[in-house]
Amino acid sequence: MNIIVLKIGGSILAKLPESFYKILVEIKESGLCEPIIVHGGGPEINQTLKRLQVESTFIDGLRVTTKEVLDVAEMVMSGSINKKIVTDLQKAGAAAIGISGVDNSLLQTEPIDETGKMGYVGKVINVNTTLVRHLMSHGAIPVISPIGTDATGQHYNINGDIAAAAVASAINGKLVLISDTPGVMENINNESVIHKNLTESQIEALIASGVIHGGMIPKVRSALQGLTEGVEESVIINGLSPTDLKKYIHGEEVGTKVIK
Ligand code: X2W
Repeated sequence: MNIIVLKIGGSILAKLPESFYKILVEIKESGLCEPIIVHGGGPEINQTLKRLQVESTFIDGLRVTTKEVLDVAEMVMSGSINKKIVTDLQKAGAAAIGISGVDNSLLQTEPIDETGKMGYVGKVINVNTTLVRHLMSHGAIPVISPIGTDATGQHYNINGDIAAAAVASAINGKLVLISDTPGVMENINNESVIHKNLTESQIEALIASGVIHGGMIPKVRSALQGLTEGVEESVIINGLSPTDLKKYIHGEEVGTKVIK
């Protein structure tokens, strides 16, 4: 079976049209592929931290996670965001089941940084795919929140793109990063053009020149990382134009494909 792991970040989540979920359910029901969703929630965590007047800082795009920040990240992502996606999928007619990386030790985690400067930020050292496979075999779409656990039961905050790449690798699926742009864009001769294929060296050059910036950096890096770890294919596509997802599943060239 053709498994696709869709990463939906917090900033695109609020903008996704209802038709996105409808198309996803249609694709699943057609038997063309089995979707798994891994989500983020950065902007929503920011809002809740602000409300609670808890400071948080980022190093290289990752949130330094104190015990207090971890509690908020887990509450927001494994709670409200996870259940919102489950509800939206159910409204579109799917059986969706929300879990976090803690459930059944799905995302087995270690601190990403041994010096302790990142706090409870995790890297995925192993993925237990048993539960996810079980849910799919019962016709459900698994919706995964990127909180992981270590052998002692300590929980960790994991970047959503990193978690999605780890799940896609473990399950030998395709990694589909949902973006709010048609792919990696560049302005050439006053015209916005899309990079249909990008290799690692092209990506590094585009990051160095500032063409790839902000939230697109972790996306392209995770797409590359996934490819080195067993992901069949990594692609960045536009969630605001849900027919792009349909076209991609039908083998058409859409978005930006990241190649080795
Ligand atoms: C992220 C998890 C959420 C995430 C955070 O705390 O913001 C780390 O940085 P997006 O919406 O996909 O950016 N975790 C360690 O990745 O959300």
